[in-house]
Amino acid sequence: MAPFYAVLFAAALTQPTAPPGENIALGRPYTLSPAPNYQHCTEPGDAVQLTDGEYSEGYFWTQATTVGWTSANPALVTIDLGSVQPIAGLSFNTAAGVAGVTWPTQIVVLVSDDRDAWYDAGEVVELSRVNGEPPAEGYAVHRYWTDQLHTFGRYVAVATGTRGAFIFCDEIEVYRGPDTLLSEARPAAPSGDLSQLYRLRFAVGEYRRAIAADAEATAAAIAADPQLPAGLTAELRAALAEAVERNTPDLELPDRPTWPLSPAHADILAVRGRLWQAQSRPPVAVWQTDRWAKLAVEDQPPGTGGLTPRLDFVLAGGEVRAQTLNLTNNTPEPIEVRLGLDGLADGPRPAWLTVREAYWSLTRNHGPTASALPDAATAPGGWRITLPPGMTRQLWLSVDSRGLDTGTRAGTLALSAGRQRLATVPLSVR
Ligand SMILES: [Ca+2]
Repeated sequence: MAPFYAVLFAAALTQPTAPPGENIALGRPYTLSPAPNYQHCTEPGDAVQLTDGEYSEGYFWTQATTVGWTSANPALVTIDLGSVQPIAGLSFNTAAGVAGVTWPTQIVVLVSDDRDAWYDAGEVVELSRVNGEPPAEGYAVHRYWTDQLHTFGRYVAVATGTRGAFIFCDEIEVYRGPDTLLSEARPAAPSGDLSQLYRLRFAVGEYRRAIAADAEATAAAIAADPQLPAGLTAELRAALAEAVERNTPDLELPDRPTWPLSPAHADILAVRGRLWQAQSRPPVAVWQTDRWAKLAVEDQPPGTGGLTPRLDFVLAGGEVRAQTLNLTNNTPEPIEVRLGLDGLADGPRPAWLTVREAYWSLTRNHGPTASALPDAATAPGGWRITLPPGMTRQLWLSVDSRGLDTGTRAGTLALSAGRQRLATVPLSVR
């Protein structure tokens, strides 16, 4: 086999420099779900081209030798290895980068001995990172590959997900591993429902990716601050690395799909809180943007030119109007903030005012979005909210004029943490 691989892997970039093992998918039958449907490469040969050992030449998605899907998410290829085999790796050759064709977000591998009980075996986009990533921009052919699978099975299902509309592939290789893999432990609970299992895997992968993005942004923020004492920089980096290490690929969805998503994620955000604290920011920044302006988890008030927070509600009869405030926790600890109105005859928590917290949650195409809006908890003298460290949370305050008589009300919204007054925000309703 060696000469074959030598030629194959010399032929293109981003390939394994040495074959991780014999390609036991070569020439094996497979099924496709859904059926390929990209008009410029779909033809009867799709039934064998993914395991024929041939790689497309020329512009990837117009070649008959390529298999392509439009609007398949995921594209599922299930290869029959013929018998239970030890599996050490897999490669998936694809192209993207122009014409609205984006790189796969996940290539989930599942194995089965009987095509009934399926087991999670790994996710190749993530595992392939150490072998190089596709270019950030421009057309390229890229081979995702790993030799880090530790599994076995007769059937190998490869579920490829994308945020875009297209998925292309011209060859999948499965690498045989040592026979010792045949006695590898498998996840305790197999899934009899293949699609349920890969959908769980995709969801978990999206959460892990979001957590990793917060870690990367935090690492970049640490690196971008030359004023930090060297000892603190090292300490923050070590704490971050430790938390990232715990961002493990367990097949578990978070209890609550909002920031922070996991204990490891909370620790990553706490590192960011420590960084912000070291940058002499106030423990809690209370600030305001246009309420429809896009806000990010890590946003801070602008240094200059920011709004001075105030809450002015101008309502017609029978109307509800909302204003927002942003609260940023610049410490490594959660902070309980209390809110209440001062100077109004209606008391500190009038029925016409509702306070809601915008929770960051994950959306499929747009990353973290402040969308869940639960009512803030009430407390004596107003409301209370808990700000997780190292992030910004938006509050939505809405006034319902149906409980109001005409005329103008004016007072202030007081925000405090413990005995410390954080901000006093003018509030008027008319
Ligand atoms: Ca092929």
